Amino acid sequence: MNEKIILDGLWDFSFNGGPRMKMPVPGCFDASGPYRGERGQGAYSRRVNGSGPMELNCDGLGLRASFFWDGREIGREVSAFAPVRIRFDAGESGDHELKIVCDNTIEDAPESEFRRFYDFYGYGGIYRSVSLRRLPSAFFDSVRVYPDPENGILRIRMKLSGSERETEVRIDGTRCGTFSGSGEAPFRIPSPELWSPESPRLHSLELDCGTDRFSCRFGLRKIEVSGGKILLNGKPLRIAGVNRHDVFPDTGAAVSPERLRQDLTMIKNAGFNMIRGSHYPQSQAMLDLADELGLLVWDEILGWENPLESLTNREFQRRQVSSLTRMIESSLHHPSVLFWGFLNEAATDDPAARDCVKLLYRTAKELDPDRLVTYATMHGEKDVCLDLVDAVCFNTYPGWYSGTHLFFEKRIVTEPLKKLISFVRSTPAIADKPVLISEIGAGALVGDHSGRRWSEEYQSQLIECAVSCTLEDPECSGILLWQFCNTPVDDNGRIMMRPRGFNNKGLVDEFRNPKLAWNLFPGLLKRLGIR
Ligand code: ADA
Repeated sequence: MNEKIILDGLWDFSFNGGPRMKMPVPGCFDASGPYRGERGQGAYSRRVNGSGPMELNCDGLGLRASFFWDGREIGREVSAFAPVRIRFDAGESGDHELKIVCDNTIEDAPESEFRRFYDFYGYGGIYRSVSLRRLPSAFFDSVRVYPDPENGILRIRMKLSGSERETEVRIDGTRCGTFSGSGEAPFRIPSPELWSPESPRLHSLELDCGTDRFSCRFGLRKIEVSGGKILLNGKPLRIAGVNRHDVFPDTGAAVSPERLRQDLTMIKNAGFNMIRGSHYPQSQAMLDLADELGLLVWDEILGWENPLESLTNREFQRRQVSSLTRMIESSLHHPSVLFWGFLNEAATDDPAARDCVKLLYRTAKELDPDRLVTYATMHGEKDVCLDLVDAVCFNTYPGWYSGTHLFFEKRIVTEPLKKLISFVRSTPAIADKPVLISEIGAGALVGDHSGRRWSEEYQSQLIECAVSCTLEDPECSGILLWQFCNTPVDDNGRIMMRPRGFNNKGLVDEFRNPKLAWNLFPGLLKRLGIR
């Protein structure tokens, strides 16, 4: 049987050909220690036992990597955070060397998915778990599950590689039938129960073809759009959530399971029902937890303010399609995912961006017709691609980047928000789409209680006002606050607006100590009827 070997632990490491040392995997070599803040090539290596056809999996690394087996290149990855799967011939049985060279230099070119100007640090390293498995004579090449909650059915689409075999299908431990070879078939779920944020009931699926096994959890919930609203299991959904970067200052983009659980539990206990995984694909560990805790997720591919020269660049488009395909294929079964997203704050104010939006939208819908597909715009009324996606999502910073006053004033936030919402309702091409504020926030420096901009008080007043204004408006589907925690940034010219080298708009600081604004929750959401 296909045994998966987890390769997490201490690997040999050398930075830019320098001295050998030990380095943890998962981990970021530039987050702390001797190479903190350095850019270059980090070579991770270790001995592994293997032979014949094998598959290497890693749930995300950065900023790009080359993979070697006994010195022979077996694969390359150019997209940070995207799930990696490499199939290769491991040769004779015995001890071999596996080497992964992670390069964190910034390829500042139009085709690059990580650019120097991004407002978050681009770490180098193996962010997430690495595993290897021997491929048997027949194995599950891909498995996609499409639950049908209305009829209590699970449609399975699978591709079996190698010899033709019969697969046994078990749901919640009960044998539900068999599947011959590759293709698509429906299976009745023995005792179907709905998944929702209030009651996150999960079902399990196991496939066994004699030589290979596959298992995952899935959930039954229906997502629809009707009359400008998002319906979850037939009821209008009001979203109250946070944007979250998957980062800690000491370990960078490699977040331990304990810390991940701590973050998601904090968010759930504060009464929020959604997390936007800004701005890259979320780990399987994160989505598993969101499934269990009942948190909805906006899962998006890597991107940040990408200009038109990227959106019209064939190689950029190819990389984005590949990242999107891999994100959806590996995370399709998670009931927590509500939105697939792309192109955060890109140049969608230009008609020449439409082809790229169409391409990404079509790619997502072909793989998954059941989820909502969208992007977050910073262009407000000037955006010209909003008709192409399922929901209109605005990133907007009234009271911070626009209309700023030294002290907080409500109308500076409420007037622009109301204007955006009524713009959607009065624009025929998008009038029937749900509207969401996908980012809003203000920077707050811990300990500043002056009441002026940058103080904890100013942030708290702005957040309270934005949350009340959007959730009290029946035309608005909800709000995602920018952002859960402070996040490290690089020195890229924006540093004068990023005191201490952090984007300080966290409702909690980088170590998750609450700022004043965090104390608004869950009381504020309860008052507004969000459960
Ligand atoms: C944008 C962007 C975020 C962050 C934010 C800010 O909306 O999407 O990643 O940079 O602005 O803090 O300015």
